[in-house]
This record gives sequence, C-alpha cells and structure tokens, in this order.
Amino acid sequence: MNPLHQGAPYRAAALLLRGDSESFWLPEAKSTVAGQVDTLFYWILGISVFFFLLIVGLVVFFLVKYRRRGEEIAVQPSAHHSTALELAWSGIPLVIVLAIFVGGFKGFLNLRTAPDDAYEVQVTAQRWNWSFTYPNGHVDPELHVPAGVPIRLVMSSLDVIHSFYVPDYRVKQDLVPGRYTTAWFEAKEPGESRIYCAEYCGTSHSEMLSRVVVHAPAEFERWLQEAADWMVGLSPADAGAELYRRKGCVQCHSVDGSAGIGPTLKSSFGSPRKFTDGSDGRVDENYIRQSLLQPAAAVVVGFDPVMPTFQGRLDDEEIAALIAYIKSLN
Ligand code: HEC
Ligand SMILES: [Cu+2]
Repeated sequence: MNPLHQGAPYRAAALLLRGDSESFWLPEAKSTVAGQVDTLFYWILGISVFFFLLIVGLVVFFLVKYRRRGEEIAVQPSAHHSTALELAWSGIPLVIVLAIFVGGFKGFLNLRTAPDDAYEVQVTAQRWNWSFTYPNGHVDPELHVPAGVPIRLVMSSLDVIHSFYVPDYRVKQDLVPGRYTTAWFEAKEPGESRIYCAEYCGTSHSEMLSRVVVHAPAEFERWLQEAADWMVGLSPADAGAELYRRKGCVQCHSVDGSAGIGPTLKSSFGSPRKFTDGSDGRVDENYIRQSLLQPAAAVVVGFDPVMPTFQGRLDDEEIAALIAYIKSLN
C-alpha cells in the first residue's frame, strides 16, 4: 500500500525526498527496467528544479536589487559581448541535454528490445477489456507471469487504439487494430500490479482495469495448467457465468434487467425480437450462437451494431456454456 494513504502527513514529506523504490513521485519499481527509467526521471526532475530555482531566484534578487528608489539613475551601457559567457551558456546546456538524450535513448532501446529467451504472451484489447493468450492456448482476463523471467507481449486490438500501461513496471505501449506491437518486462518478485488502458479517448478506456499476477517460477506452470482446465468440473451454466465475465460480455450486457450498450440477458431466452431489417424472431440456441459469431446478421431494434464477433474466440463448448448460462437467467 502507498504509505501516503496511511494518513500520517509527515510521511508525505519523507516520501517527497526519498529516491528509492516507492516515492511521492513514482510507484514502487517492480520491473528490472524501472530503476533505469526512474534514475533518468529524477535527473531531469533535479535539473529542472535546479534551473527553476536559479532563474526564479535571480529574477527576485534583481527585482529587489534594481528596484526603483525614487531618484532617476543614469542608464549604464551594458556589455555587447562576452565570449566566455556565451560559450558557457551554450556549452553547459548542450552537455546536459546530450546526457539526457543518451540516457533516454539507451533506456528506449532497452525497452524496445526483448531478450531472445523471453516468454511470449499474446495480448488482445477490445472495447472494454483485455485478454491474454498463453502458449498453451489458455485465454485469461489477467496477465499471469513467472518472476525473474523476461516476458514479451505481442499485442493487437480488435477495434480502436488501446494503450497497455503498467505503472509499476514503467511499461506503456499502444495497441493498434490491424498490426502487432510489442513490449517486454521482467518482474522482479512475486506479487501483483495494476494494468490500465491509458488511451483516454473513448468512454470506457479508463475502466479497462486488469492486473498482472507474478508467480514464483515453480508455481507458474502449475497455475497455467490449472487455469487452462478451469471449465472441468463446472456445470455449463456456472462455466457460462464465468465466461460472461472473462470475455467481457459484462461490459455491454447486464443480467439484472437494466439495458446497457446491448440488451439485458435477464429473461431474454425465449422472448420475441424485432430486428432492424424488419424481420422478427425469438431468442433460442441458434439465435444466441449467431449473435456471438455473426452479431451483425440480426441487429435488435433499439441497439447499435457494436457487438464484436467472437468467431475464433469462443469454441463450441464455450458457446454451449454461455447458452446454458443465458437460459439460467430466466
Ligand atoms: C461492445 C458491447 C458488446 C459486447 C462486449 C458483447 N455484446 Fe452482445 N450485443 C451487443 C449489442 C449492442 C447487441 C444488440 C445488437 C445486435 O443484436 O447485434 C448485442 C446482442 C447480443 C445478443 C442478442 C440479445 C437479444 O436479447 O436479442 C446476445 C445473446 C449477446 N449479445 C450475447 C453476448 C455475449 C454472450 C457476449 C460475450 C461473449 C457479448 N454479447 C458481448 C453488444 C455487446
Ligand atoms: Cu482501451
């Protein structure tokens, strides 16, 4: 927990001055590259504060020193030129900005280039959720990784631009529809970190919250195996309830009767429907299957055709589970 929230005001001052992992300025540095990013940040911050104080200090000093004292004083001619001064005020900033450039460029290259032995996870963003696909085919709404192993994320979006952001790791990368972008990180220790979407140009990007769960290396494989088998032993309706959450249906469909971006799923099974092409029908198994695979084929009157297709993202067993769940809501 951020010590700031513990309520002791004097700690805020202590944090302000602290330069280690968790500070007033930055969250705890939980990835191997975070320290490098933070060092550069503190350098730039320090340089900015130094020049701010220097300039504002001189302004105040000269204001006082040369204030008007009543009697007129003759204006003295100022020096036209001072080679030493001009070289100094060009040279010193040049060295400073070049040092910032070198530090920034090295950090950038490091953040761009995943180690060759990195473990790969596919990241898919869509309005308004994340899904993470592991090498064994398991898809999870949370990113699980082993500690101490470099992780390469291969990311794409199904609709608009999203931005994968884990402040604890100092990693941020846009996801663009129709192409792949990559990012990598190595978590130092087991624990949890928040994932945000930092693309604040649409209604609910800020609600695309997920988390990274970092496992001890020995436990990760076991987690992955168990996670991949999560439907085993669940009734279809229970599995469907879980899929409803995991696949992001919850973003658009309520189960309590209130209309959202899409119709509520409560008591929908068996009820009649009117479609925008003038035809009508009834909610049954085939209609639900079609809604999932070709949502644009029949659009319910009163709603926009914004449901994404789940073609290739739900197998038959999962579709059956969702149908069982929707039936159970009657
Ligand atoms: C981005 C929002 C969105 C997401 C995510 C979404 N849907 Fe939809 N869905 C809609 C909209 C809008 C409609 C109504 C328009 C249409 O028929 O295409 C709809 C229609 C449906 C229908 C027909 C509903 C009826 O009462 O006639 C079903 C069933 C359905 N969705 C199930 C799902 C399931 C299951 C998921 C998750 C796997 C899901 N949807 C994810 C927006 C969404
Ligand atoms: Cu987003």
